[in-house]
Amino acid sequence: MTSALLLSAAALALQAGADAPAAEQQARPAWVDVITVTGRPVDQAADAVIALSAPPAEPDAAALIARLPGAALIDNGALSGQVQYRGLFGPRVAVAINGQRFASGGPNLMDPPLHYAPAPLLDRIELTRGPAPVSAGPALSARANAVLKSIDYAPGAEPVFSADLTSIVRSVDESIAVGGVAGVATRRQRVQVLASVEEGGDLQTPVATLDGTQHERVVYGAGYAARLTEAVEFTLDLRRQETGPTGNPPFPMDIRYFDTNTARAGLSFDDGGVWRFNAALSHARVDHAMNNFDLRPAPMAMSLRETFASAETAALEAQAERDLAGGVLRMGADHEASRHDVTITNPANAAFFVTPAPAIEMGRTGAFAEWEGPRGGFDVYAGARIDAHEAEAGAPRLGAALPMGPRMLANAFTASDRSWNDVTVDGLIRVSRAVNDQLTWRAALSRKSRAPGYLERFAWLPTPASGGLADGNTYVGDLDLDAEVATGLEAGFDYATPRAYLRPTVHVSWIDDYIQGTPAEPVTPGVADTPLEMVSAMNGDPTPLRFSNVEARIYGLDADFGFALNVAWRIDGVFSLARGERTDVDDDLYRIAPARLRTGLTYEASAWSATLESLAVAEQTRVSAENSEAETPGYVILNAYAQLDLNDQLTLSAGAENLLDQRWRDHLGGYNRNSGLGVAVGERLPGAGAGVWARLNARF
Ligand SMILES: [Cu+2]
Repeated sequence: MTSALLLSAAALALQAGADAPAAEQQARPAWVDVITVTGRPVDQAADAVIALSAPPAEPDAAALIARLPGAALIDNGALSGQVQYRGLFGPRVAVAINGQRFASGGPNLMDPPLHYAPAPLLDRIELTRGPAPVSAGPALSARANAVLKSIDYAPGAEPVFSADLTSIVRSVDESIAVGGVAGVATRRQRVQVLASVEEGGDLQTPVATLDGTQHERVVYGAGYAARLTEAVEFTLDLRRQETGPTGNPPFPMDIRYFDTNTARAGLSFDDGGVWRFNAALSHARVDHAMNNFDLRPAPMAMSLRETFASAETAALEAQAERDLAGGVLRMGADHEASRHDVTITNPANAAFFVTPAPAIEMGRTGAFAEWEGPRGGFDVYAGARIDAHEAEAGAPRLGAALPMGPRMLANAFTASDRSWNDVTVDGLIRVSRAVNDQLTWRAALSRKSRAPGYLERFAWLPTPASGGLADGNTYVGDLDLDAEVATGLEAGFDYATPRAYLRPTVHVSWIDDYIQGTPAEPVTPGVADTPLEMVSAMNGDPTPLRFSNVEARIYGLDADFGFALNVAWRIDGVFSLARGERTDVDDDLYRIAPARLRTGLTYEASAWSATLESLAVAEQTRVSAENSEAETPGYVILNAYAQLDLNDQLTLSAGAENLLDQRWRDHLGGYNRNSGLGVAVGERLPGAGAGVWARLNARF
């Protein structure tokens, strides 16, 4: 589709769009933030949640979550976005797809969890406000859950066909995305198929068109659910995702492919008696290849690299729930086992291969209990969990072409104790008190933990693989690493009247044994006098970092707010600020989103709405010296979008992004490592230029 056509669609939509009034804001549950993608209420039966239709902007679902208070996008490529929440990101935020969590296949998290939530299939993303409840598993920070579209049971025995399809076009990366879900249901059974196809070209920015930033993703799957009896429900969901060549300029390589299969079966039991049960069994397998020559200028033959990686996760979880003491008691147990393998090769030399993460096996077994309900004028949540972790690595394999240095490191690793286990304990208490219809106070106290990942523990060869830190350093692991433990405190209030709302939260968290890179050889850093430093120098960084336990503190303030100017006009806004500091040395934490304020001015009619939005981002001068992090200037970008309900089945949205074609560089965007990109290597990556987009959603 041409830009002119898109523009006329945008103009058309600007005159016409629909949304829920700001007053419904107060009906949002106190501890979960929800953005809906298509503008439908999340809970139609209760009609309790604001139908907020977000502009799709980037193909990555992590960009959508970044619209919520406290959240930000770590942009490592068009389909490699991680969620940052209050300064924590990567595996520190618990992200699930339809409730299923599984290990990423890429050692640099080229496939973070939301890689598996393509826009045409996405119904909504839920994000807890503050730390995840203990039932969500161990997590240092919040829980995000991407809920994909699905077909509901029908009211009667007669089979009913339904479908929900979305297509999106965007000019700035010449991308198109089409997909949806369709199925047949009765009162007892439902069967559905889902599919989506996405393809995009090089991203246009005011600085340059970024060569090699294309993306390609296909997903297909099927689901079945049956109410076997009045009390028992069975569900089965299968999906396959094939990601094609996709650019990752902040990494030394780009995605060649991800082939990922996920399966999840669930069983629930509720006969109206005292206890309700549910259980789920899930499996995921990811196969991945990335290289440094398909989407960027190929280096000399001896430096050609292609890395193959795979991950497999199996998980079993079971929960029992009952009413107790005026509230709900939930108890559960879960077990998760994952396997990782990474092999670096040189396609021009069969004798060159090495396994920097050899035959890794990780296991976790946990149990939890939580109670939620009213107590003495307060709404209370209290939960605790305990997890036993184990991890083990195999012995590295090296091809004949590998030189002496890596062999020495591999021998030392093989001779060491490569198994580890530990126990972590998490707890969370939240209380809230409604003072009146308009004002609710809330506070939370948490102790949350995270066991180290496989690279943090077992990376024996200094490589840039770091779970997506993209700071240009090479990293090695530490076999003796301890789990991170965060002690958090937060307080805030939710104020809402029919005319206005304001929901601020202040938070602080002290993190013991926070894991980050520190000089791997601290005695004479920068002097390549150890095998580790010599090998690292050959891999492009003479000063490797080792994942280490340090001490950190994160604190900040975030809020959303809005008010109606009159019946038709309203203003909504989201403000986020977090500071991250080391408390053991004088340094700041790496890759913390700068302070930012998003405000939208919306005109709302019965069938349509239009919004003019500004995003103002402050400079970031609090940077990590340890990670050689560069400062970034602030910027303001303007967007406009509109939504029109054509009828009960069709909704058209359209918009223009970066209206003024402003040059901007996201502090979380990483530095360029692709010499053919169009901007200098080492420069912070520029953001998207001016462009238009349109989205059509059809529901039958
Ligand atoms: Cu990769």
